[in-house]
Amino acid sequence: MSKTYAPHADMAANAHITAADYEEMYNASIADPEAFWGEHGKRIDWIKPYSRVKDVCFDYGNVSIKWYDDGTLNVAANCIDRHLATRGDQTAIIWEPDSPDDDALHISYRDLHKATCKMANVLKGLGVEKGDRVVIYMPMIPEATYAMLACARIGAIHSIVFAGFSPDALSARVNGCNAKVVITADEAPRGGRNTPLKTNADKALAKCDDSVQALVVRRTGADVPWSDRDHDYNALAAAASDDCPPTEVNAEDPLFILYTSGSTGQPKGVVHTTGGYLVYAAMTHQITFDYHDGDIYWCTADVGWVTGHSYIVYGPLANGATTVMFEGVPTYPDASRFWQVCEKHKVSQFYTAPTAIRALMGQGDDFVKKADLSSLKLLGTVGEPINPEAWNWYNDVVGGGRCPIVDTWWQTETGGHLMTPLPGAHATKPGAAQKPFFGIEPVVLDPTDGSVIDGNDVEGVLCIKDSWPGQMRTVWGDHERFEQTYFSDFKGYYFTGDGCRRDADGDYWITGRVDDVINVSGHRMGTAEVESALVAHPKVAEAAVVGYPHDIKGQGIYCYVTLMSGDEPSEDLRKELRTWVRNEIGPIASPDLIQWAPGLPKTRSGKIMRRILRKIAEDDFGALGDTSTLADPSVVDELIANRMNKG
Ligand code: 6R9
Repeated sequence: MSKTYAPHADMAANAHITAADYEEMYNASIADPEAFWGEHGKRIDWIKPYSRVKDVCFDYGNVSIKWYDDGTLNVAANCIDRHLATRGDQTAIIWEPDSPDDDALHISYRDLHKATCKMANVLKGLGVEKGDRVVIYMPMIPEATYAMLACARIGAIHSIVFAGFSPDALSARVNGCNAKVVITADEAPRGGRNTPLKTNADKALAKCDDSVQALVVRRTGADVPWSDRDHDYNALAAAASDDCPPTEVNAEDPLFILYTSGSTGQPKGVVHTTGGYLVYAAMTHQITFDYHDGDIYWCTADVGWVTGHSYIVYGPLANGATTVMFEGVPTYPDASRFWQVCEKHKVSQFYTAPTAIRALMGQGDDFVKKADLSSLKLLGTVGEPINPEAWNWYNDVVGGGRCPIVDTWWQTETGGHLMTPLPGAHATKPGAAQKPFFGIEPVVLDPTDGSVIDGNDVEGVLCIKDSWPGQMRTVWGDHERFEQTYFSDFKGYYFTGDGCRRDADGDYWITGRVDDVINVSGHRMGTAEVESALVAHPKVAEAAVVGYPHDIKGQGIYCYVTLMSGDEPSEDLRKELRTWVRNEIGPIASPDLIQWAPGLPKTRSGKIMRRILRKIAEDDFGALGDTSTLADPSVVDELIANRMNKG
């Protein structure tokens, strides 16, 4: 039995959801989803109310997911305009810059309205219309949020590309969705260093159609190269009207595309639509974090990831919350930065990733203890399984034993939290995502035959039985791939790609990906993406990439590389390959370890046996399993003998 932490009495007394509420509402949500979601759809404002709630088919070959599909609305009006009468002067966004020496900004809902309207009018001026795609490649500055909301306001579809991605990754995404405009900035300050975003965008746009325009926000004012396709945002915004009526869109019109890694080389464009997504983001934000008026809520993610979409921007703003947006990193100028920001802005709910918690834990308690964290009421984690040691440190040192921890399991595809303990309802268990959110019916399946595993104290692959409003609808431009990826292996269910355990109490523990997706510092990466970057190098004949346990990052990137005959391994080449992959994909894909492999373990049909490579990388030689089907079993001994030291 693992230790549990009961809900704190004062939290439970005021919580939106108590233990009794949870049972009753969860049962109702499963028994009659139409009635449940019909009611909760009213959390947001509709221009034309829906009469239909749910229209879903999970049958492979005919997958179709629609929610509230005869309703119309506008997301920006929900996140801004509807709050103006009651909270126009309330701070919507607290922006904390990279350097603590620079001033924070407090942006009220009224300011947010003006800025978003201006950005929307600038986009219109560039010819952006409803349904057009706009790529956002931006630092964590308020203009990134204005850009998202401006797209939503005019019915354009945004696709954010994390500013740490390389020019090649950016051009692939711009071309993948045929974007009309790329919004970027001169430079992105982070951790005291400036990334030349505009220069990266130029390199990317050189590989895109000449008609793609760039809208450039001045962040640092640095001199940047300029061409005919470039437009100066600050000049255009100064001249633009701050009034732009919201465009009416259908609940099932796309709100955004977000590219994410899968088990094949090409990232997929996850499509989220308007009505259901907003209902789900708003509801989970309010309930999971037990958000109340007056709370200051901070999610440390980047808007380049889904967590930033749902839990920095759309969920909090739909709820009229005050949301903190942070440009910097946890360790600059030193490892107390997060805690100083919590103290400075009196943060009540703090939401971050296990990788950050582990890194800060390694710096010692003093960095935490010198800040006054008495404003904190709740802590959250997301992105990967959290090990109990990090959970306990977060609980004891950061939360002072007073703050419940919500370990939220979800995915880019799910739009919002699918499993998490609720702070006023559940006794938490370190490391468990624990309870399904309302309307979510998890099923544990046997990976070998797809049969349902009933009962408790069981383990298998995790699927979801029926749809929820925040679910992705398709892969941009490739519905077949959507069905193939999520609905073909286990018929009739949404397949999550994760493994899980249901413990003796019926609580869920996520055990990690069961496909070739690894999770490095909470960032999702397909091993195939790193492999294709490596084999694109002229000296690399073959490459196989696996994850291995890494103390801080959760998983590190371990690469087995076979060189072209005639090319010799060297330390210089190792460095060169590392830089090569960073340039191809971005710094987050930097290989941690590169092992020269004269041969890779393959079956007679030529399939690389990653299972074996994974075990070698994990240092688990005793558990290699059956190697008899290998074409040449001796390569395994050679790989073991030359395994990289993790240091
Ligand atoms: C939101 C987000 C999704 C994958 C997911 C799982 C892992 C996320 C987790 C977790 C254990 C948690 N994951 N949250 N594993 N406990 N609380 O991270 O989306 O980038 O698409 O990653 O991350 O493996 O399948 P995304």
